[in-house]
Order: sequence, then C-alpha cells, then structure tokens
Amino acid sequence: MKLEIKGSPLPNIPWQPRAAGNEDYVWRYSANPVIDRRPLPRVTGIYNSAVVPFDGAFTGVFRTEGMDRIPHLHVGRSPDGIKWTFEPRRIEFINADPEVTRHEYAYDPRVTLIDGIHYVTWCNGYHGPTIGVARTRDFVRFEQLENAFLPYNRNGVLFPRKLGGKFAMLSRPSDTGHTPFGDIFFSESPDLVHWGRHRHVMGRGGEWWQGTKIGAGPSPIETSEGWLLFYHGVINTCNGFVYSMGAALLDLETPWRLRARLKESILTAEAPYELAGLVPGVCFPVGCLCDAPSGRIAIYYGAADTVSALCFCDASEIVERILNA
Ligand code: BMA
Repeated sequence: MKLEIKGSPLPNIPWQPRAAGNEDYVWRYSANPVIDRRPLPRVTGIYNSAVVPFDGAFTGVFRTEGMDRIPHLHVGRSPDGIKWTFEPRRIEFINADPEVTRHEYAYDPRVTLIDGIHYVTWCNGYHGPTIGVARTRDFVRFEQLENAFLPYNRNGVLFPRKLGGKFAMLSRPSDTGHTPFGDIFFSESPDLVHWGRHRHVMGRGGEWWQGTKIGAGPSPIETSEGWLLFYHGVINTCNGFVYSMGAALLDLETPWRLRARLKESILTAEAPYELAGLVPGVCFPVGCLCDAPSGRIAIYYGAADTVSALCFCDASEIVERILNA
C-alpha cells in the first residue's frame, strides 16, 4: 500500500529506528524518559504533554504538578525534541471576561495547528473538568476562548483542519472523578464557541485492555486512508486502572465513522518508568510528530503520571495493520 500523509516534512523529527528483532507495532526510545521528574523546582511530575514543531525547533505545552499535586500548564522549548527547558511560570491565559480565565486546574493539553494558528485544548477545571480552548501564534501570549462543553468532559482533541468549513473536535464525556466509563465523541463548531452535531465515534469494550474507557490522544494525522488516531484505552484491574495505547482509522470527511481499529493495544505499561511513579501502569499519548512523506511518527506519552516518554512507529505499517485487523 502506498500511503500518502497530508502534512509537512519534518526532517529533524526525533527518531530512532526499530531495534532488530522487535516485532511490536510501536517501539520505545532507548533513552526514555525524555523528560524526567523535577524539571523545575518543586515540580514532582511532568507528563501527558503536547509537542509541536515550531520555528525550526520544537515547543510544547506541558502538564506539571507541584508539591500540592494541582496540575498546571507550562510552555517548554527544545532544539531537538529531546532536551527541554521550561518556563518557570504557568501559562497565564488572557480574556477580557474573567469568568473565562478563572483558573482551578489545567491538565492533559493537546496542541493543534489549524490555518497557521496553534490551538491548545486541555482538561480545564470549571466546576468540574471540561475542555478549555486557547489560541496562540507565538507560545508567549495565549488567548483563552470559551470552554467547549459543559462539565464533565476530558480529552478534547481538535482535528488539524476544518471539515465542511467547521472546526472539529473529539472528546470524552466523563464524570467528576476517575471516570469508570467513556467513549469517544465528535462535535463541530463554526466559531470555536458553539459546539454541536455531536456524534458517537467509537466505544469502549471488546478487548480487555480498552474495556473500561477510551479517549483520543494526539490530534489525528490525515492520511489517504483516513484519519490515523492514537488513543488511550483503560482496563480496570484489581490494582486499579491501567492505561495503554491504541490505534484507529476514522473516515476522512465523516470522521465519526470508524473505518477500523486494532484489537490489540500498541503499547502497554511494561517499562520501569511506566510501572513506577505517582500512578503506576499509565501510558497516556498526547502529542505526536509526523514526518510526511517518510511516515516516521514520534509519539510523546506520559508515563506513570510522572515523566514524559517517547515512542516511534511507521505510518504505512500501522495503517496497514489497522486495515487488516
Ligand atoms: C486520567 C487523567 C490522566 C491520567 C490518568 C491516569 O483520568 O487524569 O491525566 O494520566 O487518569 O491517572
């Protein structure tokens, strides 16, 4: 299959070829974690964070947690996607209406480039978790927009282009706590304020690794076979939830129609840094880089709610596996 990826070349993508003998769909960076705990004074974890190419280098929005364990968002910058420095102050979002910028907590950011502007979506505390939305041109000034949904919702992930003239978002309606359910839904908006035409995309269940809940990961990658979506799937074990990574293909023009999805997870908690941390047993994908046309993909994922790790895959190979699932 000759897969076409809609996107820009990214020759400096962080990359490591698959080790000989490794038959997994996705392989880990050998020097993981890329970002260790304590990146700033009194920050005990930095994870579930989104990285994008910016000005020939890389930037990102990172979830940090300090000694009070309340998550906030910080900007990070890197020449190569591996070595990072972080703004010591959390992002101060701007809006004339203080109700919009009212800050309780912010976590699990995604960053999506649409028509030359970077949009940040995250789990935003507003009387319970909902989806915060902001835009930036320079990663210095962030204008916060209205929350996309009523509480409770998590994992709001924008598509990198408008569909039928509308912004499009995946999300996962939830509850106030460690939600014991969850499917992925699609919504669209003409103006990033009013969201509607909600559609069910795909559900939990079936294979045990994704039996409890699922949620979209990084922004979908557009390919000639459909939108390639990495997501997290959760199993409820006698020791609590375990988070793995899955892959699916959504229809290009009607992305609430699932084309196919892998039955197996593509990455599950196995490495020491995924099994030991503040929440052991978590692989949580949020950011993704892709070099079109080579199809090299680098996925940033939070490990054990403590550190940030990197894994790699090949777009053609993973799409072919999904289509043959
Ligand atoms: C989810 C979110 C994620 C976290 C995961 C595992 O509900 O809070 O940020 O990684 O739980 O604790």
